[in-house]
Amino acid sequence: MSFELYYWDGLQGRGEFVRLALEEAGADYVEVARGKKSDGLGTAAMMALMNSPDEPHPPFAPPFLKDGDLIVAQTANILFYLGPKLKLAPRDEGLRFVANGLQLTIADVVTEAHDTHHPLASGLYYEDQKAAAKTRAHDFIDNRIPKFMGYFERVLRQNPAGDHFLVGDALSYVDLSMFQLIDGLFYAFPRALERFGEHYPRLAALHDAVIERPNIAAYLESDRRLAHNEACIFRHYPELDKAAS
Ligand SMILES: N[C@@H](CCC(=O)N[C@@H](CS)C(=O)NCC(=O)O)C(=O)O
Repeated sequence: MSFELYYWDGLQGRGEFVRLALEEAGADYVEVARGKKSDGLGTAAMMALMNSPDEPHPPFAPPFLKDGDLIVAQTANILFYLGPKLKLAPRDEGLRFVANGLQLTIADVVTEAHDTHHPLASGLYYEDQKAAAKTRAHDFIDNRIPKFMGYFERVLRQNPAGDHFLVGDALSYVDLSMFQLIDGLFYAFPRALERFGEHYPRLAALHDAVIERPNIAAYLESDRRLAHNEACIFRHYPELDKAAS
């Protein structure tokens, strides 16, 4: 049976972290919100499931995954669930928790990237919080990106199994998510990331290695991979970008 991936249509968003794992593994999955109403799919079907009074464990927000009757919510939790099934998690049980810790740290950066354009309230338009967004984005560029990326670079350097993967001796979903995080940051803040490869050579090499994986390369070329846009987490507003100080 196919996995069902539920995420808003029209943007990569947090769904993309799950999508990359499914694509790398060549898994059979259905994008529910992107499907046709006549097939019982679409955004309305996703909302109906979220709001169903009969659902024993309703999810709060997309992304969520349905595997048979089971609904798994929260990006990092979905990947923790899928990782072993897709052979994209460390074999060692302890390292699976290390992978989850790294994934949750990636989720922290994702939330902070979102907060650069929505620093005051998610419910307000960007245009209503532009001044605060500029302050928040510049702090993100000067302080938070270096702190997080310096940490992830050190994780790669200190991996006892070698610096090609963030955890263990083989590709895991965490490496795919790191690709997506770096890709999103490059889109949103191209000036800030101008010297990314100089400062974080191992992360840059990991990013480039993921792009070259055959299934990922095919996915990135396909129409399933939507372009970054300003409805998403990683938004490019030139006025928020600057060279890192
Ligand atoms: N911590 C959750 C966050 C989920 C989330 O914020 N989803 C967004 C789309 S990316 C959403 O639809 N949020 C609705 C809301 O917060 O009201 C995760 O990592 O999956």
